[in-house]
Amino acid sequence: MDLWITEYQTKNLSIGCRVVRTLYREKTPYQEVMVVETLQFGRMLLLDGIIQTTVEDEFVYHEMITHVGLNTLKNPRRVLVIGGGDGGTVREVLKHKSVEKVTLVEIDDKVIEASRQFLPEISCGLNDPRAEVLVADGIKHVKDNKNTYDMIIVDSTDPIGPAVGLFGAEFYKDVYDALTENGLFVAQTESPFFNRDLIPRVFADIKSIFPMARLFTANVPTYPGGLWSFTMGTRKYDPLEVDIKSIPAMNTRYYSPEIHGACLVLQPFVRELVK
Ligand code: AG3
Repeated sequence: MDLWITEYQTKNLSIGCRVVRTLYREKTPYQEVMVVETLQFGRMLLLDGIIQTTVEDEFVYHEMITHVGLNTLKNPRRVLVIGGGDGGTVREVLKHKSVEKVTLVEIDDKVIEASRQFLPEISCGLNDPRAEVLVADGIKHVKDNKNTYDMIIVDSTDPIGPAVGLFGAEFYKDVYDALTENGLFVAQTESPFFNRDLIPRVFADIKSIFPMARLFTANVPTYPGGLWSFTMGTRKYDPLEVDIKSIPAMNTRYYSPEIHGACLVLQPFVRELVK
């Protein structure tokens, strides 16, 4: 048998992975949730046929969406993760000893269920006593919780379907208000190759709401183009001003103190997008 799964990353580009078996497949009110076993990347979570994460390369995205922000803050205590039902971001947040509580707000309980069942190495943090798991709408949650979180992480799907609202200026205003005085937020903001309209628009929106916006990148082989972007809006601290010598050693495989500095140095074609 020759089974393959294909994601159409753009109208004219696809990624294909050989599949050994399907472990989970369920239509929910929001999307189709699927976990398959691939030969190249191990187990893979897909939502509506779009690759969210794989056991082999998840560390890049989850470390980078978490540690650049948390190591920019001084003693962050409360963290909110919106989306991210696979738990990978929560697992990384929990590596920070100062964090007392991390709240995950995922809209689709089946993403959590599938990940708990079939992606234990990613979802393990969800069982930690410091983790709170809510099945709810993240947009509403930030509206209802003012001045609460030191860091907010928007670990969303692509800006289509249920996630559209998570890329809008209205939402970023509510995120600003849900943060504590010196807080910051980081969102995944897609591919600098293929999302050349989205990245400048989001960056400009965040810059108009926060005193400071920063973009950084990382290499995720299963995402379109392989190079991925993250955007930070910060109320006080600048990730570029962090003394990297003061970053504690952290059991990470992509992020390091040197990468903290390096990831914020933008390739000229990416810098063009946000100048
Ligand atoms: N969030 C999905 C990032 C977007 C991937 N896009 C794509 N493959 N077309 C990842 C969730 C991991 N916690």
